[in-house]
Amino acid sequence: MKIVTSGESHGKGLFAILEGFPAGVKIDVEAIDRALALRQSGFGRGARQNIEHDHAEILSGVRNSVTLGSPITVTVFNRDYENWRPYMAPEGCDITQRKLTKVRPGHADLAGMLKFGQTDARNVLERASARETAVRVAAGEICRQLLAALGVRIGGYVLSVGSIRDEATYSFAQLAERETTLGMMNESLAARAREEIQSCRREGDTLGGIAEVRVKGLKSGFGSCMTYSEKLDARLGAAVFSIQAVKGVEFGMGFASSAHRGSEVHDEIFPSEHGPIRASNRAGGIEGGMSNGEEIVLRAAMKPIPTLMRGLRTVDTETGEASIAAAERSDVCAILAFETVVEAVVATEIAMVVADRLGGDTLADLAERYERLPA
Ligand code: EPS
Repeated sequence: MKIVTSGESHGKGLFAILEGFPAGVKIDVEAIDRALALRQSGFGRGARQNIEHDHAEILSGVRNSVTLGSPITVTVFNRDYENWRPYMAPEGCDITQRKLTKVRPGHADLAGMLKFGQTDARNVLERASARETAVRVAAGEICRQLLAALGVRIGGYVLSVGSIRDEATYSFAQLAERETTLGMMNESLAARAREEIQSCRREGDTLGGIAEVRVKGLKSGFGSCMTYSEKLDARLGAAVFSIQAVKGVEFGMGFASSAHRGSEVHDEIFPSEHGPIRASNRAGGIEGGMSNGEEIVLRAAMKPIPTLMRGLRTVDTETGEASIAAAERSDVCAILAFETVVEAVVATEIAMVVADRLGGDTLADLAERYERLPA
């Protein structure tokens, strides 16, 4: 199974093609739209989200709400394109307007201009924008629905916003009860986080945070210890790092494990009537690059959004002079959007890992092969 996305933030829309997706999976578009709405929400989101009302349009690969086994094309059209058509149309648009040369530190602007030989960062930022994640959520929800048919579920929550961090631990079942205005589990922490976001908004600054995402019900043996690129943490890590603004990914105890002894980190194994079991999951469900049947637990760190209304020091690439970075319309904090995207990207990668290992042209084939696997 493969996925590719296309589209620019102010172009006609965002597009994803899922190739190799099995036939016979019932697709619930309303569930996809609920995830898209969640991605648009969250305290601290920017004005663009008042323009868009994201909806997944499936253009191929599905008939009467059931997948055909042919490539699925899913699209999230941009309402804002009507305002940008004069500047973004594929043909005959005015490229002298909406030019950006006061490049934003932390964004793709300068590195992208150098790489693609551009004199206008607009030709880079349109693709680099976090708007692209809208269609990754749509594709990820389709993959989530495939995984649900196998009994594999994905959940998550916002663990921290800026320096406000939730140190509690939660069961997978509790994740469904999370506070949604920021995706945190603890309302008093969410209230403090909202205050911090308001303070950033007043000062023209931005904020990031950490999302924790879990995979429950994935059997052992997915990924591989034999080929480093097929290690499950390598594949999930690469997938999550491909999301805009990600600066760190960890599994289980993650970085904290480096400060402890092995006897405090590794999950001892005990005999039981159901075979070997573990009394802890500090490995986060992956050992030796393979799922071990425990919940996969990963955390992703989102850097503060690089578009600051206060502007950071930069260079105007048109003059070579010192300047203050452009203040494109943006968010103050998009941590709930980020958590929604991480869940969708994890669902996509896990679906690809499962399909790659088991094959199967239909859901029935895949489910039958999955059922036969050891726990
Ligand atoms: C976003 C859409 C963008 C930004 C933001 C998130 O829309 P616009 O550029 O028209 O405001 O608001 O993207 C960024 C902050 C960024 O740096 O890429 C979205 O839909 O998530």
